[in-house]
Amino acid sequence: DDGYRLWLKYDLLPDAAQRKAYQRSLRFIATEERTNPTLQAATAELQRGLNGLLGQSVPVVGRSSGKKGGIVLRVDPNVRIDAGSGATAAALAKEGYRITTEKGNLVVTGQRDAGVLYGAFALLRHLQTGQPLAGISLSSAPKIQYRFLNHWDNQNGTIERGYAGASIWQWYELPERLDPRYTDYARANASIGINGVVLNNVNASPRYLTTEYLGKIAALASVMRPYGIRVYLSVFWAAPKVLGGLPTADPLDPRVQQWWKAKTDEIYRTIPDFGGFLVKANSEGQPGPQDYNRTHADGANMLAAALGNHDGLVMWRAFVYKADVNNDRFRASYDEFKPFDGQFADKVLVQVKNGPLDFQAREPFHPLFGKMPQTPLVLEVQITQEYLGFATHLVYLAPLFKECLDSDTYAKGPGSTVAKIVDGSLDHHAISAIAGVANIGSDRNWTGHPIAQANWYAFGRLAWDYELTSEAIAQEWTRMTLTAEPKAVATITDMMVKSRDIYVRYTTPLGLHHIMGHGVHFGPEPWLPSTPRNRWTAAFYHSADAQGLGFDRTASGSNALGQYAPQIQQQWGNRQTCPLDYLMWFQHVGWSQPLRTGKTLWNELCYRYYTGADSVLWLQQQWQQVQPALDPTLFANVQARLQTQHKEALWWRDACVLYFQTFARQPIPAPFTPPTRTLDQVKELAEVYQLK
Ligand code: BDP
Repeated sequence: DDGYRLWLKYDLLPDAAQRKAYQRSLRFIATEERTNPTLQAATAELQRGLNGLLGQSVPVVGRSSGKKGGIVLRVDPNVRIDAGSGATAAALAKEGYRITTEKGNLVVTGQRDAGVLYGAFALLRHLQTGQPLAGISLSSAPKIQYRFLNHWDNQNGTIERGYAGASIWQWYELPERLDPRYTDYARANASIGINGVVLNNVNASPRYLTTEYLGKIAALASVMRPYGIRVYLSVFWAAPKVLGGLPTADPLDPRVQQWWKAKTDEIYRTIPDFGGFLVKANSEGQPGPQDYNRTHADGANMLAAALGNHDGLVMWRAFVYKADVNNDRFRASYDEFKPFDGQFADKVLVQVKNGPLDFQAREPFHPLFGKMPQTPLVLEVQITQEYLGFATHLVYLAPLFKECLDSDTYAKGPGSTVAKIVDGSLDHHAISAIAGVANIGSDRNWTGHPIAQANWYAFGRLAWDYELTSEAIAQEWTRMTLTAEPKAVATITDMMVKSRDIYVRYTTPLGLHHIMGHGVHFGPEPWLPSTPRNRWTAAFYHSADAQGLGFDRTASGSNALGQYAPQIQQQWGNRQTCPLDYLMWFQHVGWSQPLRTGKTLWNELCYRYYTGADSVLWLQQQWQQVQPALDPTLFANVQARLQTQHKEALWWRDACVLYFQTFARQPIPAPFTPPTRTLDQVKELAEVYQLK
């Protein structure tokens, strides 16, 4: 198994009795709308799936006309689909589906064709996970309206922070050649409900807006369209200068406005269902409206005006910070964006990372959630494992995504979770969106690490329904992708669910952050004293000194904590009540101070580094146990990566305990044995990995 088929494997179901039972209900597929491309996609998927799972080919007929024992696909604008009562309910219901039994047939209904397609995938999932068909009655609608993958793919084929090969977009072959992989990509996304893809990196090349490239993008859009997926572009702010020959990109300059209007009209002539723009402006060297003394709101609203009556959106990223100021970078995005709440035009959403800093292995939720009630906020999470071990560490990310979604902001009292802000329900927004930075590339198995496929899968499933549990999603994915053997499913699910905490323990326990290798973001480099961007140093973020460890973000420090609701300030601002997982994010704690665990800070830190690294051995043992239930190639692939992971976990452990020991001046506590290498030797390893 080379992993190419992802969770859409459709291998023959091993249980013959179950196959027989399914076969009785799945003898044909009836659809009256055989020319509808989306229903054609649904039909083809069902045929492919049933063929594989049941080992029989299933014919397609026009009408069921009295026949029983088949599947009926039906678009019915009046079918009742419960999508809550919020301002987006009607839009969400349009993507929902119902699966019921009527007159001896399984009927898959949606108000729109996309709903039927999602229903078809849900039915296949039902079979893949071995659930009974008798009396089936399923109804589901997404909780969030726009569910995006953000590709950080560059036009030359590289991917920013991609660890699974090159970009899957073959720009030089487009528009003439459509790689069949595009269709498989669209199938995979549709199967988990993703309905929008931003094709290119937020550090955008202006080239995508050329007429030549729009033709290529239109070709990709034509592959995505039947699967309910719209394409979007990241735009380079200074495009009117670079492409349009204008002397300025000032959003208030009429020539600039006219250029964007004309360009947007051209885009919609070429791609009638184009989704809109994602913008990274005045961030990490990218140009933006501030270059002309204009604001983020000026810029975003100008693009919204250019969209005019076209059905499109502007996603304006809040990921900004000034490298040259001496402020705590944690604060930057909130300080810059909060004042603009209420000033953004209707079609504008502000896209906010899950945490205030930058996709660390564990971050508190971003303080903008709950503090911009008049602006729909897109939650941006990272599926690609930039700070989570690239493609050599097994880290299942659903617990990370959920931790953010489930966080209580207290914006309107207890229960004001990030999820309720993102889905628009708390502040009654008519629009809602979530984005995941994609982890896929041209590797045959799409994601490099075979288990990283589960992160793509989990993102989509949670974007559809954030109430699903991490366990349920892991179980479902494992059954569809790896094995149906119950004990193996349980073992793998357990490994997955614990994996993120394990990773945090041996890299950044107790709320440590930003101590990874500079630039590449790989391996440990806590000793990094300074870089050209002076507030990017590990030493700044961990603030280790002879007294203790951790960044004081309470009122006595940077007071970033003041950006949160009073309830949170109270809890996290107090050393006794601050969750240990966030401790070093907010408190500078003495090395010998006892923590709630009963251990001193130094001992607890060592305990976490050592047990974290040891847990990778546990992962290896668990994986060994499931070998008989797995495909040998796939087994060996993960087994080898777990070996690398252990090596790298020890690297992290030794680097961090040896380095922090130079401040704490205390021995490695029993029963742990001190590292056999010196700090200098570990630092050399960093050189080998070209961390400098
Ligand atoms: C950081 C990445 C950088 C991205 C940036 C972003 O290191 O490559 O361009 O985020 O989100 O995490 O814009």
